[in-house]
Amino acid sequence: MKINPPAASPKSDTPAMAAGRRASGCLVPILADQLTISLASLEAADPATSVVLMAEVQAEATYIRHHKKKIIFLFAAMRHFAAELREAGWRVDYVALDDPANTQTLGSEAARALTRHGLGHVVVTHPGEFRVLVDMESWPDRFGVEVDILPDDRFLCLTRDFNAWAKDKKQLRMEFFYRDMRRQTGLLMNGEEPEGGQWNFDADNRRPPAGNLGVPDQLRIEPDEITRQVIALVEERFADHFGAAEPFWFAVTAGQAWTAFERFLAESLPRFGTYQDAMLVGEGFLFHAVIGLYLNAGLLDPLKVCQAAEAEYRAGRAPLNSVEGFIRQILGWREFIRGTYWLNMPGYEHSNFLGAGRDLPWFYWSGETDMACIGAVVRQTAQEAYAHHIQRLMITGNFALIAGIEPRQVHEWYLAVYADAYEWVEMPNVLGMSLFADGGKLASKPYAASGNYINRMSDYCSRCAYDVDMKTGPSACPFNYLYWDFLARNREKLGRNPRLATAYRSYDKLPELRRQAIAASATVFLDGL
Ligand code: FAD
Ligand code: DLZ
Ligand code: SF4
Repeated sequence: MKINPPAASPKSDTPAMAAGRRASGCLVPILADQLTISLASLEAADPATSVVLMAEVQAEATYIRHHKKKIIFLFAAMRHFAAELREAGWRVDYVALDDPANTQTLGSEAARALTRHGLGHVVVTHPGEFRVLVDMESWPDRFGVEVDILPDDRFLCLTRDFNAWAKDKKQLRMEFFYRDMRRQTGLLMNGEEPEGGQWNFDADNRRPPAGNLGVPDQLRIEPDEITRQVIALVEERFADHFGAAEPFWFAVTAGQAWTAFERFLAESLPRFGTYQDAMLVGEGFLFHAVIGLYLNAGLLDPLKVCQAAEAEYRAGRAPLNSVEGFIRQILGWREFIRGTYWLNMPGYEHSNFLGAGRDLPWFYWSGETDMACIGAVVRQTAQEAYAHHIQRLMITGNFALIAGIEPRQVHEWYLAVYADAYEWVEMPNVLGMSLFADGGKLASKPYAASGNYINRMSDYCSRCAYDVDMKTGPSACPFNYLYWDFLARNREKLGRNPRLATAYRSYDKLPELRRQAIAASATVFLDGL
């Protein structure tokens, strides 16, 4: 038995589709992050003769011990999507977690369903994680069936197009990819020119928080009976996983997710850009969209989301710096990150350019630390399975980078704790952007910063046991001396990076006594972790 090679267009990838027909008599497994009615595999299969398989399995919930809210979100959204598929005329075989016959892995559930329904052909959409792809590629031999793995055309740049773009380029940089994507989609374009005469308005997007910002509330969806059953199941079966199960207020259908997104468009998008990098205690969401979990599970379509944001700008309801900034995250970063993942897998997961080897401190799970910034982000993460980009990058990520925490452990933490985390998006963000563990494949320099940056962009430091103005000693903000110590420790690997030249020059100008005090403070702190 064989895996059919992909054809030129995703919608013509099965032999039947290439001949203008839908494939008949197939099993169509739908994974938890494939909850899209126009999914390639659903469009490729004949609903009259095919069976959709959806399975809640222990192996996927525990290979990384996901946050309770993430599991609730996925199982509840899966159950609602199964109902939607049935209404649309599909025959859906849904295996619940507590079904006594459930064998608790995706592969063995596919095998059981093939036998149960007497089918010999699987049509599936490309999964978002390499290990799942490897498993699916073994199905022809293991189960004696034909398997078509169709490209996931919910992304705006197909993997093969990204690979073609990346080919022969010495360095891959998001900015150039993003410009090509703007031209290709026509988003925020004025003929051949970028709207507003500039591709990127990031310089306008770094305002610190000041005064009462009047942050809008999130739309909180009341769980229905289906979701309440899932909450009870997860509370019972995954009681020892990280995070709070309730209150649970995420959208679990495409319709609800769109309503939540419309609330963002009306209430937050106008200030999204300006305060994109700001952080405030008790305001975890600020003006962010909180849609990563919906986009990644397939409940929202990235192109429609970008078009709706552009319409706000064209109607004069949102400024260009906000709308461009928002579209860049989705059209630029999200697609670029995914391309980077598949371009570098397998192997990317072992990245450790800086040779960092310290264990992840326990306070990443408990939030119990005197560092107010980390405590606030970890507690918010435990409560909401959410932190915004700068919290992930410049607080927990920055600390892990400058403290030299082992990349694999940091990656596993991020994959577990955020409701929007899947390997394709989490891994390059963590290993590439945050930890520089890939040696610069994704980012041109490490995002290392001292307490000064955190103090400028947040209100954390005014509530901290450490003093952000002190540079060394037991009362000094640990980010201050760890920042310099990180540069000193990694000079061999980073010393020639042109974007760090100013930082190294500043370090070299420090008096010798000061450099000794930095090293001593860092040693004491890191030994105490
Ligand atoms: P907004 O700030 O409102 O942005 C809108 C959308 O843009 C997001 O929903 C997301 O789809 C997209 N986006 C923005 N930045 C990125 C980015 N760097 N990569 C990919 N998409 C982006 N994003 C995930 O979806 N899953 C992850 O597991 C994840 N892990 C991260 C780990 C680290 C260390 C860092 C620095 C970033 C990570 N991100 C991840 C990117 C980003 O932080 C989240 O997408 C964002 O915080 C989600 O919240 P939001 O929907 O409110 O986003
Ligand atoms: C993350 C997750 C969880 C918690 N549970 C399931 C599940 O029970 N069934 C399923 O099909 N997928 C689950 N997933 C998502 C997978 O682990 C994996 O991340 C994606 O399917 C990759 O595309
Ligand atoms: Fe974080 Fe340092 Fe500020 Fe404390 S003083 S909140 S440790 S940056």
